[in-house]
Amino acid sequence: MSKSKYQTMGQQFGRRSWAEPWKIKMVEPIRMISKEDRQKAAAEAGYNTFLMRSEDVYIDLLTDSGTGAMSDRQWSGIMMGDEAYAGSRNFYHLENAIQTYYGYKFIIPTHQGRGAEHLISQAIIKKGDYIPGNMYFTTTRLHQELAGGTFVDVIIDEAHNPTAQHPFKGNVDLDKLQALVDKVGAKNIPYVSLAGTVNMAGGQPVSMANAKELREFCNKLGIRVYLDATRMYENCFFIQEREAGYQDKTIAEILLEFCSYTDGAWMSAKKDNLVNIGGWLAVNQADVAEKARNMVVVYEGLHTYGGMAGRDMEALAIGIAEGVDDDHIASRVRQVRYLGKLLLDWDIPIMEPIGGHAIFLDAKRFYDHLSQDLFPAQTLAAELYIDSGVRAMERGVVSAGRNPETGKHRYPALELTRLTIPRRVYTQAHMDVVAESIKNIFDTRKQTKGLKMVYEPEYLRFFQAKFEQIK
Ligand code: PM9
Repeated sequence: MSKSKYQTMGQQFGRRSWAEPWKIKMVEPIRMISKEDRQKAAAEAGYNTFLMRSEDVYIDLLTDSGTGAMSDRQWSGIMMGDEAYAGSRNFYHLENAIQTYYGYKFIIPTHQGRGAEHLISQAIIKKGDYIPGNMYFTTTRLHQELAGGTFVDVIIDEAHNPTAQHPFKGNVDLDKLQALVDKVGAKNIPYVSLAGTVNMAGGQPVSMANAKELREFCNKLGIRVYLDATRMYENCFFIQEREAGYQDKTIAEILLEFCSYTDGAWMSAKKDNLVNIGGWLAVNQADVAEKARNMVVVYEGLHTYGGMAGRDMEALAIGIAEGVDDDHIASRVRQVRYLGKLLLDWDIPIMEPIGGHAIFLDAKRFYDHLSQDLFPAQTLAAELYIDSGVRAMERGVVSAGRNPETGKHRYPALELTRLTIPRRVYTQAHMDVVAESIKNIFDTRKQTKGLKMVYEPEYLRFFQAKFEQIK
């Protein structure tokens, strides 16, 4: 494994571009349906992009979760599945890969990330506990709440400001954490929920210095630190790029150091680890591992498969090693930046600095005539689909849900529409088409009147809520 060659290429011709470290071996045809059919599909889906059929979508930027392309090596791994119920050799390959690259001791496989969130939350949160974290994530917070805990946001203020240019907007504010400790006592804080490449903050990283300081702070109080490692590879890229002392280290070296400041991690392997399904929990404490292993057999499957087929564990073990490669990460983040820069050149408001996995359109500034009660980010996702068949996702007031105590909408400072780039799937030409469609709806934005929610499910409402257009 070596550092990305792009960073060391000379500039002798005045311009040196980067390119993906792969070539395409198999293609999946896609098509754009007519505008009339897109309008019909959007209305039938209640203007919720989660309720659309993938067949009706042209370029799918709903999520980077499980939507990446596996490599020829991973597909070969699929053929090497050992489908024994217990003790599959693929589990040991997976265990070895996580121990090698992330450095944790005990590994429990799960069907995907929220399976691992469930296990860790039930294993260590007791009713009445507080869980501080660097911004909420939908499924993570829900599992913390279902286990009896209350999530408290302790991310730095800059994270809530879409134009603040801080290089590590994912950092934990230790003063906010201290204030929580003073208020509720360290014994009621089982762990800090630390996420790399903070999803809801626009894919913003945490610095190594912040992780180290957090560890020292928590050591003094006997509080543990668990990591949402879902997009840690991208976080490590930003550390390599921006933090003094890390320019000559590989992503793999940075990852091991970062994880060493934490007590364990949960993982949605559908992102960084380059598989279509899978997840894992990894911890350093034998007692937590034992509790999680006890529960995994109830909710997921035996502790040597946790809801995954042997073949999926093999593809995952290979994906862990492929995903941490410096050239892969560099090209991934640069593709996201390519799209972001096109939009910035047209003065289209996006969350800045450009993050690791997605471009987040700032719907509050985009539709500055719409209040949050008219769901501007949801509206923007619907308008984009109608314009060009590009599918995005709401990350604003709908995703934030209701406060369980008051029953009122939570109004997050960030009202964003996420254009999430799947790994190794789309080309620069696809990014051009996406940018031009956004420019088109930006130019006609004042005609847009927003949405009204007409159906709201109890949990994680953004997945299944339905809306009607305000005429
Ligand atoms: N993230 C995403 O699209 C999948 C659907 S939720 C909208 O961003 C983090 C940081 C995630 C994440 C999923 C999970 C849950 C945990 N942490 O989807 O259960 O981004 O594998 O992982 C999604 P699973």
